[in-house]
Amino acid sequence: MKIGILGAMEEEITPLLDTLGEFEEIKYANNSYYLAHYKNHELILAYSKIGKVNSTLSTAVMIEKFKAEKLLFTGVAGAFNPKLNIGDLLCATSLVQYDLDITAFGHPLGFVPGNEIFIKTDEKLNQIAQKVANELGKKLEFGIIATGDEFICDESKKAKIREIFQADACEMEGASVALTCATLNVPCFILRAISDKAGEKAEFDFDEFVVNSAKISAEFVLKMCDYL
Ligand code: 4EH
Repeated sequence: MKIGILGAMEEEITPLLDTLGEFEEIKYANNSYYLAHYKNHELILAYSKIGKVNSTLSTAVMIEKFKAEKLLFTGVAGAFNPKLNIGDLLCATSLVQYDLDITAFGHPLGFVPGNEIFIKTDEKLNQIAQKVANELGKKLEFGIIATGDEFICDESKKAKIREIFQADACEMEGASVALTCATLNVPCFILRAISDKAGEKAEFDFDEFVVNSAKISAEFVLKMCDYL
């Protein structure tokens, strides 16, 4: 099967390229896409660069140009839910663009006509993730991710987004990846390991833990491929 594995930052994808060892680099649309073999699968790997626009573009390229049949996102996130600690894995069951705002016209935050507020990921992939977690003896949480084009490091912003959407974590790419996949009918899986808690001084925790948390998530998505 052709499986797309996408991250946003280099740190989120290099652990996989290091593990795979051999790959072909294809430059396209001002980015690099890496083709590799894993078990019986053809993998397409890339880091999109940060934010919703970049992640939308890379997702569309993986599907339309490289014919990815499933899309697995791996990366890190800021925790909103106090039960999530640094290094913990969170699988998004649904995601929302918290910064999509036409509330001036009476619409709820995160809503635009023609779309739903919450974008669901693929249930079968999420079930496989639970199975992988059981077999590895790892804890895997499921929940809501809020996506927007801002690094959240502010207690009041964090509280507001959590309150409105009951979000468990925040990041900057997931909802746009999930929306692109849903629109193009490709099953989508979004996994994040916690790198910080999105509050005061979160940027320091992020810098300290991004590499390790990114590896935890990357290892898990590669293991998922064993079950696809
Ligand atoms: O891709 C961006 C990265 C931060 S910006 C979103 N990623 C990490 C997830 C994330 C996140 N997003 C919003 C982890 N913690 C988050 C948070 N808020 N608190 C970045 C980081 N380092 C260098 C350049 N840009």
